[in-house]
Amino acid sequence: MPAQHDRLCPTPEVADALTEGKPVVALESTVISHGMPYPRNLETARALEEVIRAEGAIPATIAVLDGRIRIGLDDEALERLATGGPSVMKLSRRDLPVALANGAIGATTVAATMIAARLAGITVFATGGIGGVHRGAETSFDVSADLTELARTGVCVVCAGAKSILDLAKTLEVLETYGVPVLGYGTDEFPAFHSRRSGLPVSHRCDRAEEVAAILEAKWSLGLEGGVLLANPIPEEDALDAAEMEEAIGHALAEAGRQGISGKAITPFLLAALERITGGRSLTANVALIRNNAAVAARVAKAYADLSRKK
Ligand code: PSU
Ligand code: MN
Repeated sequence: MPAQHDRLCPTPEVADALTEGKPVVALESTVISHGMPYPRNLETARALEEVIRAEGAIPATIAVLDGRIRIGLDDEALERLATGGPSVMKLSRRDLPVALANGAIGATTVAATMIAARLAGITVFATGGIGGVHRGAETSFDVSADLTELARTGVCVVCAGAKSILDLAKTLEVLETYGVPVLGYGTDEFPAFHSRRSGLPVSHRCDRAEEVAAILEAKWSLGLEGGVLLANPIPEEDALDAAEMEEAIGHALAEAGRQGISGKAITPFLLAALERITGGRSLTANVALIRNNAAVAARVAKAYADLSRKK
C-alpha cells in the first residue's frame, strides 16, 4: 500500500499501480535540470519513461513543484524542469523542507528521490550515477548526502557506478561502513560510469533481476534499514575510453579549482565541463547508460513485485 501524506502527490496511475502491487520505478529529476543540457534532458526524461513502460513497469519521475512532492510527472512538468535552468533548485535531503515551505520548483537528487520514493512506497529507483566521496575529500570534507541516504532509506538504486570525478575507492569504503550492499549486475567490478571497469570489486555479483529481488526481500524482511546499490555497467558499445576520460576529468577538476567551484555546484559544473571537453560524447554515453539502468530497474521492480505477491 502506498503511504498517504499531504505533501506527497502521486499521479492516479502511480497511486493505482502501488495499491495493486504493480512494479513502479522512480526516476530522479536533478539529472534533467542540472545534469544535461536542453533539449537532450527533456528527450531523455521522456525516453526513460518509455523504456520503463516497454519493460512492463510504471515510471514515476519525482520532483518538487508548487509546495508538493510530485510522484510521476506529466509532460508539462517535465518541460518546466528541463527548461527552468538555474531557477530550479537542486534538492538533496537538507533542501527538501525549504523548497516545500517556499513553494519553489526543485529537482531531486538521488538522496531526495530516495526519500520521496520511500514515502510513496516505491522500492526501485533508476539513475545515472550516484554522488559519492569527492577526490580531495580529506581536506574538503565533500561527501555526497546520497551515501548517507543509502545508509538509512530502504530503496534499491540502480546506477552505472559513479563518475571518476569522485574517489571511487573511498566511496566504496564509506558504503561498506554504512552497511550498503553494492551489487554488480553481471559484473564483479564496480563500474566507473563512462567505462565498465574501475578495478574495484563490488560486494556481490548478481546475474539476474530475481537474485537482486531476493536480496532486497531478505534485507528488508529482516528489518535492516537502508538501501541497496545495484551497479549496472554501461553497455559495451556505448562505453568511453577510461584513459581518455581520466584526462578529461583532470581538466574539468582543474577548471573547477581555478573558478573556486564547491559545494552543491561542483557536480553540475563538472558534468557540463566534461561534456564540453569530450565534444558531447560524455552526454551520449550518459543517455545510453541511464536508459540501460531504467530497463534493469524495471526488471528488478517486476521481480520484487512477483516475490511480494507470493508472500
Ligand atoms: N552524477 C552524475 N549525474 C548527475 C548527478 C550525479 O553523473 O546528474 C546528480 C545526481 O542527482 C546526484 C547528485 O544525486 O548529482 C549528487 O550531487 P551532490 O554530489 O551535490 O550530492
Ligand atoms: Mn557535495
